[in-house]
Amino acid sequence: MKRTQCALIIMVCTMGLPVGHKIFAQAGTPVPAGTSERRLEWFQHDKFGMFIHFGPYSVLAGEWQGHRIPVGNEAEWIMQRYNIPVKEYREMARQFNPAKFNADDWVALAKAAGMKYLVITAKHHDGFAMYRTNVNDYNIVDWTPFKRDLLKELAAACRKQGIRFCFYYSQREDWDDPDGYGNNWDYDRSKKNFDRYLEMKSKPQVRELLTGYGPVGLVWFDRGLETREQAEDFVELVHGLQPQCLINGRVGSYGQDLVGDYQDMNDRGMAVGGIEEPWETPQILNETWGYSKFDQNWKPPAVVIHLLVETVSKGGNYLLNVGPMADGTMPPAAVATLRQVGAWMQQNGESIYGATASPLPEYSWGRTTVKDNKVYLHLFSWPADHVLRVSDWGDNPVKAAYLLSRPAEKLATSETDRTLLVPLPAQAPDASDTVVVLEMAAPFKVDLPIVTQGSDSPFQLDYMNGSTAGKAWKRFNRKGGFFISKWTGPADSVTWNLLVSQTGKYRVRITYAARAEWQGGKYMLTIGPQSLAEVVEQTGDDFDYKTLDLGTITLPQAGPISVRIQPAANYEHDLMQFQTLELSPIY
Ligand code: JFZ
Repeated sequence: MKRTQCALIIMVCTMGLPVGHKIFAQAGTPVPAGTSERRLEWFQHDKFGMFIHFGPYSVLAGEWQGHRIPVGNEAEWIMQRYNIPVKEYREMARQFNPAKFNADDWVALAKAAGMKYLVITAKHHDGFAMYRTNVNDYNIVDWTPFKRDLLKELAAACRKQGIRFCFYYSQREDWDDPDGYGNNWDYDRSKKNFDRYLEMKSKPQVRELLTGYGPVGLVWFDRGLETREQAEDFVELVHGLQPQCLINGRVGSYGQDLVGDYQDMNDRGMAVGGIEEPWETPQILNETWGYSKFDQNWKPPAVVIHLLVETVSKGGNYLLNVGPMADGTMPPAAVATLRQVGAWMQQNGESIYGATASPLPEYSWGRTTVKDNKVYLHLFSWPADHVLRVSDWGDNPVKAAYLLSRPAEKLATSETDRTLLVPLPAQAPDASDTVVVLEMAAPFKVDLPIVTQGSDSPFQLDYMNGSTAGKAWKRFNRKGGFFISKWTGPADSVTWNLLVSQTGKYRVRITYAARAEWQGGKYMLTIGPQSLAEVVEQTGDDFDYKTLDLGTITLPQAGPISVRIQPAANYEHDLMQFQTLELSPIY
């Protein structure tokens, strides 16, 4: 499709844009109450939480009538995996009696690990409530000899010890309820009334949890819902009862754009490159969320520390799961690891809490986090010659350098060929992760990555090699993968810095998704001194990506040019869900 090129608008890309975590609001400007940004403030500071999967499946501990859940599979799915009839599972649940449960001990362990929030399964897929619900008697108080409201005790212990109380709720999947999703071995799927399930169990229980257990930091929904409207009903329900309560991304279906306050990675997932939307990765200490007596694949403390640091270095939160045993105590191996992680956090928490995504690349020796005017270098491995090399350092003068554990002993840094050199002691003080602090003389800035091309290959421009500005965000979605959106006006943009080797004609193709209501949105595509005025075409629903041919342009000379995409006007909606822009040489 040939497009006439519009009047040339010269756009100059400012090199060395400060790149890093999106700042919701400049320091000092109050963030309005009742907004995601305000709700997210504690979440984006605290970074590290404890996930707890506990229920009748903990009694089975990965085994049912001689059948064993293979290690690497989820023990809390045992009812579904072996199609255990509701009647038999309920009978088993009668014996659930965590007599050694002590809420203060669980919360103290989370605290000792350096965790700041705690998410407990209030109702998992098996439909059993870990609190005193009025919806039915299938709950830990009315159904078992335990007779105590475990969530009530846990919420009180959290408040007492300064840990934020949160709960997990499986709002769609329910293998006990005839109208819940997922049990097609006891119930005829064609006869299910899912709306009834939502109105008679799911929403009433969420309401009970948000009115009977004090302030809730976040509700961790799971496995989405069928429609955006259903998800928005839950958001309205939660924020109507507790406006400051966060909602995770799994309230909505995975194929829809985010409805909650922050995005979840896939389980155990890790962002590739930095994501600018608030996000969290739920991870496990071994291979299962619910306890399994067969799964002893416990992660060593160093692995947990590295995952935590990597997550924070990319702007995310790390929600780490423990599956208590049926008696209410934590597996000793999990306790040992968490206590060692806590010892590291005691010494190095400054480099985690309140830190933001680092604009520096991933290094072979470790990762980096950033907070205020400090850059924290996390050394997972120690250089043999005791000299740390930080490449791609750019023009960033260092005011002071020292080990976080030895602030009085200053390190004399130097720079050569855009690489910062930091002399180190002969031995690593902490074999897992020794943190070097760099106090910067000015706000840290990093040049845009240079996108180069092979002799005859196209430029592939995406979220990894571009830099956003304004409200444009690098985001993730289970269906859509990594993409850019949240842009609604000319101040929101994505820019790439190209080094052209191949002069001549190029075919321009853009890949994006756009809902019907976004059709007609105008945007500017600026390539060097040339600017194309383009119009968004609908492609279907969220993340129904299409590649559109925008015609051809000529790059008359070799050398650096910048490319930018930005809305051409202000809109009440997103411009598009952008995936890639390709400039292909035409011969
Ligand atoms: C869900 C649950 O089914 C599981 O039992 C556990 O509670 C976990 C935290 O969440 O499992 C998932 C959900 C999403 C993904 C994988 C497992 N995912 O996005 O890859």
